Amino acid sequence: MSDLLKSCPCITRYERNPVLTGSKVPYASDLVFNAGVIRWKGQYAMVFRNDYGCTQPEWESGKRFKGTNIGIAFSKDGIAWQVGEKPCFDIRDENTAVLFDVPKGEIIRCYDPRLTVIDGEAYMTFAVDTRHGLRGGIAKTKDLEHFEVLSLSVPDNRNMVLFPEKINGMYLRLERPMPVYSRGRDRFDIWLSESPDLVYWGRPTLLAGVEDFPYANDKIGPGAPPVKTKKGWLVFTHGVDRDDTRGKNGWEDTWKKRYCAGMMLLDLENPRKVLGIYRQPLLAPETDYEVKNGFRTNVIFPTGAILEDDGTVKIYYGASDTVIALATAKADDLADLCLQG
Ligand code: BMA
Repeated sequence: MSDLLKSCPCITRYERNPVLTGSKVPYASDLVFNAGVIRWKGQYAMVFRNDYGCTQPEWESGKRFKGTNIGIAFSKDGIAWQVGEKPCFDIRDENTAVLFDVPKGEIIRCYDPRLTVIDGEAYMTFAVDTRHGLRGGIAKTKDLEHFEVLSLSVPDNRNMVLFPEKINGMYLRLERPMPVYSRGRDRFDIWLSESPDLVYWGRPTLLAGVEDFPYANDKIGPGAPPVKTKKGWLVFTHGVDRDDTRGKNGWEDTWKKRYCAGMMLLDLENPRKVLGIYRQPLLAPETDYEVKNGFRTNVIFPTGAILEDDGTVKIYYGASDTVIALATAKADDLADLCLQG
């Protein structure tokens, strides 16, 4: 696979990226990345993955992180962020009502949160590592402080985003199950399923396979919750290519993968219908904070998107699993690129 992937000329990185780093967090924090973002009560709200307890010299000498939790931040403009005094969510916390069927000690950590507002209420999806596999969680919150966990998927399925509205009375989610045994190696795709209540999920449809994204040969996954545009639901994705000749990259001696941001467009009324897939990366790792500096380099992991009134989309992404960065593009241009393929 070519090493010369370029970002789409239609997208602009914020010139003062990153917009959030661990140094801005008033509690233990080393890596801050993969953030869900919504508009909330006249501001922007962000939840982000926070890995703590291991500095760069320590991770380089083989030490591991003490833990992961989810932090919260607020902003007036979506660019300058003020981080809350304490993490907002750790699924292992005694005060978090975890579903009745999860035995004590089963859950290891949760991470990669995404936020969606549906009918004025906020929901968070997140990944959960457990002793029996990787699960996808959905929680509801009224205040972004207290979260009620509504459901956890069966393993392995940890990458989920919710549509911001019900369609034909059903909640919809994009998800990325991880079928290793049947496919011999990583070949992970994007599916859509529906639910009457965010607890029971069914009617899965395969939306796109990794083979539909020519720059990916390993896996694709939903990135940010779908954004409603005039031309369709704009879905930001990640796409991973693996090259076994790659060597030292970030902390690992052999990190063989590269994560790019991509996109596709779904029909507004029937999102099971794919209107178009942009066949090239929307964002490929290029800047120092994406390629050189970081815990795990060559990773662009989009997890949040906000459509502004002037038609600009703000796209938030984790860069090098270390910081949160922002890029912008016109929704119309992005939808057209998907339709052109
Ligand atoms: C994925 C998840 C993300 C991470 C990405 C790149 O599998 O673990 O949290 O950003 O890998 O390391």
